[in-house]
Amino acid sequence: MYPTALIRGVPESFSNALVMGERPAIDVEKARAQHRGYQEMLQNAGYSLLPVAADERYPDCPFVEDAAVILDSLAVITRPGAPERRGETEAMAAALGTLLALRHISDPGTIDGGDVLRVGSTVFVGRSTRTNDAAIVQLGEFAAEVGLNVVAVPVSGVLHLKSAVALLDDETLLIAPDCVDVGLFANYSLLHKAPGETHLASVLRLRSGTLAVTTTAPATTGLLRDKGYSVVSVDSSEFQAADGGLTCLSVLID
Ligand code: CIR
Repeated sequence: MYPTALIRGVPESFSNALVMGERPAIDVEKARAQHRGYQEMLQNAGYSLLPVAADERYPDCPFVEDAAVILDSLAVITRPGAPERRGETEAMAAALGTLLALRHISDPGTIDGGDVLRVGSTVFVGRSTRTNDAAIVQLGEFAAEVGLNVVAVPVSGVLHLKSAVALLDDETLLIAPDCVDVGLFANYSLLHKAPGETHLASVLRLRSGTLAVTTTAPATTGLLRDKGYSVVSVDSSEFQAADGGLTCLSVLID
């Protein structure tokens, strides 16, 4: 069964997904084709898929990362920052409860998994428009149960921490320095996203060490290849149109 990648189908209502700026046209059939490509990429990297059915009531439900955070043996079911997304967690808890012990973020906490970046035994948590201090404290208590510690990171200019910082390997992060205080990541080697690609470059590290990178970030892709990383390019334009990156379409359980 392991490693497992939980993914969730794309509903017809995905064209009404939440967006930060002006609403772009979203082509749902194209999104579904891109999602199939994403699933194949995960399978090629050795993951078994754990599919959760799409739910028309929740246009953003394919962005599964926001609804659950894996902390070793625990699956923390979030309380998403956008009220429209809160109902996404029920089906996620049902699926993850078959594999892991569940914990739940509760009111007044709000947190999106896109704000949670695990690096070794440290769990960086973005304080963003979606994630508040109450949830960061609750997550810290769950993290302590499994020997991890939480570090809060104020985030600006992007939706989530993981829109600004990505894990490349155990010691190296890709970072958008305008969006977070780089001093909080002083223990790591930092590579800067290519200028102009802050909102375009999204990186998902696969268990093989290969990095999946959005096709919309050619300069960052070149930079990563120059540094010796193996990179697979992924077209996720329809998900990017809804402010989603590559990490947000799966919950990976190793
Ligand atoms: C939202 O606004 O919640 C979605 N349209 C995008 C969520 C992207 N999630 C992520 O990057 N973890």
